Amino acid sequence: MKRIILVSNRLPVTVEHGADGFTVTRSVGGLATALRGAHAWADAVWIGWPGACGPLDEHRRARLDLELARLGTVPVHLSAEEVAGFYDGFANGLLWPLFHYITGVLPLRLEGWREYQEVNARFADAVARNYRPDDLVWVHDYQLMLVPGMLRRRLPEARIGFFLHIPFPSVELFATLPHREKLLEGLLGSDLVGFHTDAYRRHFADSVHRILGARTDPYRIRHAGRDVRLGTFPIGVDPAVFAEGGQRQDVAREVAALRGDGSCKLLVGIDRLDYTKGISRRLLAFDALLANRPEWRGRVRLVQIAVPSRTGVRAYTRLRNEVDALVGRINGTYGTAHWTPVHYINRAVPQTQLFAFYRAADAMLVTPLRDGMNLVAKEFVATRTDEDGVLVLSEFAGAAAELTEAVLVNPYDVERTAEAYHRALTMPAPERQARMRALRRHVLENDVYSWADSFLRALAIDRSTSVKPTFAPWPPRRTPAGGVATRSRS
Ligand code: GDG
Repeated sequence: MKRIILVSNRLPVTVEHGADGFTVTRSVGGLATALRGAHAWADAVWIGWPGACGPLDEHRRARLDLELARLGTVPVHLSAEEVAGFYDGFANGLLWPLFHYITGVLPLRLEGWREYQEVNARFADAVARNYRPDDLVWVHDYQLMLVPGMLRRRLPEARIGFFLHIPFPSVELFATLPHREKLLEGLLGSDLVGFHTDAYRRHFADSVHRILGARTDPYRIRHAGRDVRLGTFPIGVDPAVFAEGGQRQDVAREVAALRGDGSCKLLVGIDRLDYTKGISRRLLAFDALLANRPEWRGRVRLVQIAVPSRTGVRAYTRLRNEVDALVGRINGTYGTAHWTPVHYINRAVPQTQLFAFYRAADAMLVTPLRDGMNLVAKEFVATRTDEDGVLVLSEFAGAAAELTEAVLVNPYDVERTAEAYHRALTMPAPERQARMRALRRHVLENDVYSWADSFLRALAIDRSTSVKPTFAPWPPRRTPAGGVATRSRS
């Protein structure tokens, strides 16, 4: 079996400092969970940034690196200046909003390109140092788009794959980037480039064609005398973790406490506090529901968990203030001594509570303005072994290309989103169950292990083999009334 070198900005570890040194633990969630299977595969190694480790003398640095090696990881240590330029500046200040079509927060002065190139070069160095002939190299996400090209120059024979976890935007938007050629050429150092949806894959091929003038077809690009294959690989979750978690005794007690006597319905939102997640408009739609349908006052509440994120980027501070103000306004307008409409939790909650929220929700609100995939939607479905609960899902989440039995909404259309909440809250049990059963079938059949497996198999196979499409094209079919058409399965 081939050895795998995983490469991502963050290592799946948490380094904590104490008085007498540090402890290194594996972290859970997100990419860490997604790649756990691949990391356990053969003798994989994972290269990435272990997070800010503070000033370490040579001796302590060596001890830390040894601890990390024990977990099968290789650190790329970044200075505070590198993090500010590469991560906060270029990756999260420019690429993140642009790739999510949030042009309002784009900076006037583009910063961090030099650091982005330097840090990508350091990652490429670390891979080259650890590379052995016949390894599969799998690079992840928008922070490291130059790495495949840099590696290709040093290791012409290496088998290199790249997966983009966020959307690839339409060429009209991508073409505005001053660094567009360099970024595309970086990605084209890969043998295989993977995306969550067919639409992102098409957007990438269009951009390569229009910007570099390369010959492209839907699954292949001819560039610099090489073939680069493209594929659609929608990421999934580990359904067993959520099924078991949702059925635990302590979780059941928490669910009972959340639901109370059942007279007040429960809407739930769980997100990083990020402007792409649509939290402000989700709150406005809840406001509209209470304004337009007063019968819901005192009979429904929204629990919104918003995990602080990227606090070093200005747009995130502004968002925090906006959400604080909206929550305050809704609670001030409608709240009574006995009922608080919005329960807002601005911190991460333990996984037990996450399971309980998924399990207790009458409707789960996943309404991002744009999202590569959105794992929360799939985790919710995986947790609902009771085959109940409604998923309200944005058309602009990658997950909408697969989860067409959700109640699909345009999150920019606040009034109709409010109506979708009403529809979810009043949906008859047989319809709820039929939709949830169909959603569960899909989420259970397309889990995170099949995602990693299919990407690695496609990367390992012969370079001339094409990668088959996996799912129906976007947009999902809709009924004229704005409802959802159930996807027919052959
Ligand atoms: C990127 C793309 C794509 C959230 N709150 C808590 C908590 N979480 C966990 C969830 C979920 C994860 O965080 C969030 O994953 P998402 O997929 O929703 O979003 P991003 O972080 O933006 O991820 C995204 C993904 O990459 C994978 O390709 O789907 O589109 O943007 O797992 O459960 N976990 C705990 N407490 C919380 O309060 N324990």
